[in-house]
Amino acid sequence: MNTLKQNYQLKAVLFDVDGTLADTEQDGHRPAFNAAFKEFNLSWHWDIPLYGELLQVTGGKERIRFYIEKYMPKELSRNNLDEWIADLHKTKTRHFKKLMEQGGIPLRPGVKRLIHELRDNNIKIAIATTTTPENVSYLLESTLGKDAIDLFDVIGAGDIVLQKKPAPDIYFWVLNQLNLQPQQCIAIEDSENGLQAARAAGLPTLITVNNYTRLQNFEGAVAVLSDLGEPDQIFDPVSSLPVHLDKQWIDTESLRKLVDP
Ligand code: XBP
Ligand code: MG
Repeated sequence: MNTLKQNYQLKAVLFDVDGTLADTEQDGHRPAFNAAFKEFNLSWHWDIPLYGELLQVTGGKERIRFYIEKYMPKELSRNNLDEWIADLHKTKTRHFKKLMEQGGIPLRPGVKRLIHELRDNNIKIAIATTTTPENVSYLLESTLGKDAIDLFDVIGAGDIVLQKKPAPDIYFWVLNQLNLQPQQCIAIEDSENGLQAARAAGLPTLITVNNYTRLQNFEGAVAVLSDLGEPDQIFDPVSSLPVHLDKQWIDTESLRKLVDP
């Protein structure tokens, strides 16, 4: 029996933001939440290990609610809790902006190189993230310059969809905007929640781990790497690679191979 194999050409790369483009969680979002708590005269403090636990819930507003439910249940009786959380979260976004403007959080290895290379090769690039849309601009502007947002063909972020990762909604939304099939694309993610979201949308998914996500379950990923790598700073495979890649940094060619071995 003949097995018909459909060949898919790589047409777009969908990037997650937090933890993938930059290590924003520990030294960006976490201190921004803590600064907002202080401004609201709350004695809450999210230290590094606690924040790791809270990261199981994506979305800042959702994360605050999860924290209240688990650790501060008395707060559940606050009047207009949803509005109060939204205000607290707006304050957090303001602090995140300030931190990004100070420029303390660089892009991860290989990110800038790959973005420019994909554009040069006419491969579309998109963002699919849970974070607030303004945060994407703050990070991109502080790392890639004022007009960096224009490098991206589609930006899917925050509350634009009803359900955040691990639900696939944001990936479906971005695929729809790109007018592409998932098999023509690859997602780049850093977390198990992100992998689940991308896989549920049918996307081949490459994982670059970070300190918060290294030990998570990445079954179903096309590859799991330390980072995207650079010619002078090669990646470490976290698990064995499914295909032979000629170089130990991710470029257009290696993404093509991972999508269609
Ligand atoms: C990112 C998130 C976000 C950020 C905070 O997840 O979960 O909630 O931590 O952003 P992913 P906001 O990388 O999987 O998209 O506070 O703006 O929601
Ligand atoms: Mg992420």
